[in-house]
Amino acid sequence: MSEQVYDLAGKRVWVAGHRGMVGSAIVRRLGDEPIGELITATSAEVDLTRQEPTEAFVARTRPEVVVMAAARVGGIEANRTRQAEFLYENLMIAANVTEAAYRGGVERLVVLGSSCIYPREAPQPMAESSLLTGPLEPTNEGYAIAKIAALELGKMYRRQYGFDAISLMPTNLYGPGDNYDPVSSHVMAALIRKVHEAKVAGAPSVPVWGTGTPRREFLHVDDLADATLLALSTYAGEEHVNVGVGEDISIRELAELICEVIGYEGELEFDPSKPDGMPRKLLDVTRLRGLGWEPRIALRDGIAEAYRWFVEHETVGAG
Ligand code: GFB
Repeated sequence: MSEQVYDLAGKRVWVAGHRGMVGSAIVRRLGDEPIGELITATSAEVDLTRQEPTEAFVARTRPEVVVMAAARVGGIEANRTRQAEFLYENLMIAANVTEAAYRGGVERLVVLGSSCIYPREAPQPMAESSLLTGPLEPTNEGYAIAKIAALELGKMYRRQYGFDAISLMPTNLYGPGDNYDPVSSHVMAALIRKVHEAKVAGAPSVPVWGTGTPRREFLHVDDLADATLLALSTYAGEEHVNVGVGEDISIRELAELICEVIGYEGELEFDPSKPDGMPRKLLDVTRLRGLGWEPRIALRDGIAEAYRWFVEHETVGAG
């Protein structure tokens, strides 16, 4: 385990984006820590795409630590069709939160990005050093450029001002609080919903976008929260850190696993008219392992838990 570089005890911690899947996992994990105060604000209370309200909020609440989990996110179809929105909103959030944190005397900023920042044809597994070495995946270029800018902002604020910002790049995430909208969701939530609905309807098959051949790595959001808090207390480098589980699965295998967990025995019906996106985006997690971190939630267990959450929160008659 790496030595401690920062102690959260007694600190005022702002989780920007606390209601999202990632933000709420960070809030859950912070519940185990002796922090001084948890600071949160909904997007209705503070519009992080606007500089003045963001700076006024930081000046008023005086956080000592900021976790930037606020973002406009979505799966491949949302990213492909809303590139301007994803680029603009995520760029503004990153710039406003980073500048407000620096001006507000924040001691530690954690920037959360995404594995889509790497080139479409990056050698696999993708090392942090492959950033900006080739063209991006067209379906999520807007979001990727915004997340690259967020990462570079943190690095340059550290270089020029000595501002203690670190950046973490998680792989595809899933878990409680995920977005289950059929169009804007990521693949894990989308397939859980579609397989559940096929089972309930007694449908002979379930539609799966693309060819089923792309491969994806899946990290449970509670594992991400755990890795984030470890990095908060033990990592202070200017280079970003990949956060993943170190193994991937094809979309076909994922769909088969979800069918097994949910107990659906129909067929998978692939739709190649839908985009496949990146052929593969497995992260090289050597740097993360060097911090002494290991994921704890196995994929099958995580899917079973995510399905229970979906049934409880997203289905007819749900709580
Ligand atoms: O999670 P996802 O939407 O985004 O996964 P990416 C897309 C992969 O799953 C593609 C297949 O190969 C899709 O063809 N897929 C199959 C489906 N069925 C479905 C479905 O019903 N819905 C969805 N959404 N996909 C995202 C980026 O890329 O990764 C984001 O767009 C972010 O910006 C996220 O970086 C982590 O993994 O392709």
